[in-house]
Amino acid sequence: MRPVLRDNTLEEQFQHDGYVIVPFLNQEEVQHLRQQYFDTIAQSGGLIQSEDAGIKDTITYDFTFIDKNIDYKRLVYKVITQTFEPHFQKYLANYKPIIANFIRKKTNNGEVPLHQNWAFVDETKSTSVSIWCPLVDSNEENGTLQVVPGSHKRFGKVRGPMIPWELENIKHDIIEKYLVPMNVKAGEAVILDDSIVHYSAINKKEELRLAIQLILIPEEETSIHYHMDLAKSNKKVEVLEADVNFYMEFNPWKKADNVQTLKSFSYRPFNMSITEFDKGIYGKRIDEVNESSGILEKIKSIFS
Ligand SMILES: O=C(O)CCC(=O)C(=O)O
Ligand SMILES: [Fe+2]
Repeated sequence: MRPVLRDNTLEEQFQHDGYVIVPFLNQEEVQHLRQQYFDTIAQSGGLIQSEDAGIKDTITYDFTFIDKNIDYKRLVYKVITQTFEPHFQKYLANYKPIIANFIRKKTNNGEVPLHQNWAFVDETKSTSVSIWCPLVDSNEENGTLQVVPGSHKRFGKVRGPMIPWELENIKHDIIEKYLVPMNVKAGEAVILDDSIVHYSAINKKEELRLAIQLILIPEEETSIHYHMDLAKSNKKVEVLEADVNFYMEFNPWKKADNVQTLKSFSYRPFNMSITEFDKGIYGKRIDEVNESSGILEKIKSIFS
């Protein structure tokens, strides 16, 4: 399996639980990024609303990726990647950034529904990660990130904004029983496998809860985006070629024009039961099959 982290102990912990907590930014950098957030926010174009997206659920979260001003998104990407670069280079085994977000939670606001991040690579072969770094101390009171340890690489193999999610019907049970809140100081970071099941509640504090998410993929990978055109079929997934620019100009609820479809495959969405979910945690991983077929390939090559 391609390694994610340079340090062996951290790598082991990451592969086991699906995340690690590490010291990341120093206090000057935390201050700098907070300042940059407030200095540039006037350039935000406002967020895509559910009416614009044509969806019925209200969008409760505030992430840069749904900002309407592409120039503002580009600026945020530049500001975040510049400060993050030396730190992610130190921890990650040759990764490159693909999306950068400020995540803002005002008082009594900002719930991020239970989800797994989209797939950005073929996860049976490699791993994409998010570096989640709060710019204020974060805990349950202000709506910190909460994860289901051991849920990575097990569920939702085909994920994208338009693809029905197999855990949708059991999300309330998962929120009640399986989450572990990340208690992290400003500048510490959670490095998480994008396939881990996670959630965050509203901010019950006066102070703004500001955090950053930087999504990264292995340097040698081309990023992919799974798209389903529900108007046409709910059984066919298109694999679109994606890059930093794709996500800049991208509206999650619309199919981007001018992008290349690499291939398509049939996929039948389904609903998982809570019993199956419970059994799956720390269970067989989606990349395990691959490893054994890899061995088979090797044996075959010896005898051919
Ligand atoms: O900031 C939050 O509360 C949620 C973050 C999240 O979903 C992510 O970084 O993938
Ligand atoms: Fe997320």
